Amino acid sequence: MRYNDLTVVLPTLNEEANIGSLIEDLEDTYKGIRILVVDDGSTDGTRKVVEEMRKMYPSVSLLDRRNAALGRGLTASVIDGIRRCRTDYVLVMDADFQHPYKHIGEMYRKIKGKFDIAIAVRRRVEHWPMHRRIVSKLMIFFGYFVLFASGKELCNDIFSGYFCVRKMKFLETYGMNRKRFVPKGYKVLFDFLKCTRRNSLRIAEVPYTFTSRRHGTSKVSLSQGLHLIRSFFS
Ligand SMILES: Nc1nc2c(ncn2[C@@H]2O[C@H](COP(=O)(O)OP(=O)(O)OP(=O)(O)O)[C@@H](O)[C@H]2O)c(=O)[nH]1
Ligand SMILES: [Mg+2]
Repeated sequence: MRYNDLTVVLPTLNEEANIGSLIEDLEDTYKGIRILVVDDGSTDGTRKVVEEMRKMYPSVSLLDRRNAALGRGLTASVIDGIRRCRTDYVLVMDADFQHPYKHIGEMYRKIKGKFDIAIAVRRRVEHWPMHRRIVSKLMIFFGYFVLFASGKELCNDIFSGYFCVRKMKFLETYGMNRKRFVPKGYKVLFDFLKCTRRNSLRIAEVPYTFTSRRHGTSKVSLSQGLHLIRSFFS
């Protein structure tokens, strides 16, 4: 199978130790796939590693967002990445190996079938401390309530950062609801769902286990929690 009409968008912030091996793994596993790394001003060697990989793999590109109009942020990076893609299908995933790439084939097959979006849903989360599990459950509860009460689309992992979507579907929804997306937030899927009427999307779900990042450190901080709360009300 070839993956010529699929771009993997990889947002990065200081992922020097992960990004090279992830690109190699994706290129080895999914023939014809395109990869777009969207970097937000990493201060380590992330962009340098990507430039090296580009010499080996011409299907890899780098979007350097140091002067981006939307400003820094994970959601802003994903939006800019999807806008930049030239393929019909886009897959968004983290660059730290927490989203196992072995599920891409299944997500791609679903989206090529009758679905608008294939969402990887966390069935199990490994190595999270208790306080993070509690905060996450609370946020999921409120997020789910917001979507349910306003008649918006629902799925089994409303905060997933691992999904494959028809590019036009995403961009149309974003285009009509720009102000409702929180650029500095971490939950672009949630922003997308809250702009989508219930039962208007054909959603496929692919279960997976969320593991620890392979190298480097998490960028999650209190401010992402605040952005998420903003996202509930925007
Ligand atoms: N472009 C861009 N990428 C970011 C930003 N913040 C985080 N990332 C990337 O987004 C992905 C997810 O970030 P993480 O810090 O791993 O957050 P997380 O996976 O939700 O949290 P952990 O479970 O603690 O790892 C990684 O590939 C990061 O490098 C940002 O502001 N801009
Ligand atoms: Mg992570």
